[in-house]
Amino acid sequence: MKIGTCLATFKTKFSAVSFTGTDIEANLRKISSLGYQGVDIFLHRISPVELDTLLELLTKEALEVAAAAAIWITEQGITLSHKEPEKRKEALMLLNEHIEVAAKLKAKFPLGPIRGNRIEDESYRSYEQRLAETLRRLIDKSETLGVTLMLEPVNRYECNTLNRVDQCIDFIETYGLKQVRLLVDTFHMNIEETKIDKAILSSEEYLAHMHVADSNRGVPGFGHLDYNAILQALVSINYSGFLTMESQSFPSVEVSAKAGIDYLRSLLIR
Ligand code: LER
Ligand code: MN
Repeated sequence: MKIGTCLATFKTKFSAVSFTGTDIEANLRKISSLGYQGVDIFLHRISPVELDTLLELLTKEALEVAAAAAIWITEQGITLSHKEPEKRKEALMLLNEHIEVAAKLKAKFPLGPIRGNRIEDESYRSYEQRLAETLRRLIDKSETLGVTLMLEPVNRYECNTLNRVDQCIDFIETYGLKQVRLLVDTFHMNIEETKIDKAILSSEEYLAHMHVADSNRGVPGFGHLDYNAILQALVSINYSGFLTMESQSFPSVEVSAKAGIDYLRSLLIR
């Protein structure tokens, strides 16, 4: 397993990204110097020139991009299941553009809150049908470019649908979206799953990426989650992908970024 952290290329409202701000070069140098092997990047609407520069910096720091999130789209209320067809069309257009960026970064593409909420009093079925219809169009593009789409179970306080691993797998299989994989996040699982390690085992067939944080969304080791059990479950399903720290930085970015990687490493070498 490889260890990553989160970097945003703009000032995002999302608090669980440790490295933010416009000095991308300094942030990547810092991340690499701490021993991280890669990043999840939370991108703004990046230009081809900016993308080339980013690719150069990533190569220079020998950092992989595990996932490239289009959070700037979500922050504008544009979602894949918006009730207005025009808004869904806009989401598709923007996401197709973003999938091209993810392809150049050799990154996977997370579908967290960007999938949108079920409208109050609307049946799950009508929400899922709308989401599945948009996803099928996104799959066409992503398959052409070899980009892995990943559904992320997110806790009920952030998304009112698809909160658990089993619900996401049911959705994928019911609507024949088997190209879609899973990104599971320990912070959300701590709120929604009965047993985190059991949920990880049940995700085996679809698991493509992991977000790791502790119960208080600090870095692993700062809360009460059983990381021995979590890592044991991942080892038992031969997971060899990234463990990306998507966590809030306290007491500081430097202290938590170092503590988190040292903690995970200490468990992984056992
Ligand atoms: C949101 O809480 C989250 O976990 C992110 O990974 C969203 O994409
Ligand atoms: Mn996450």
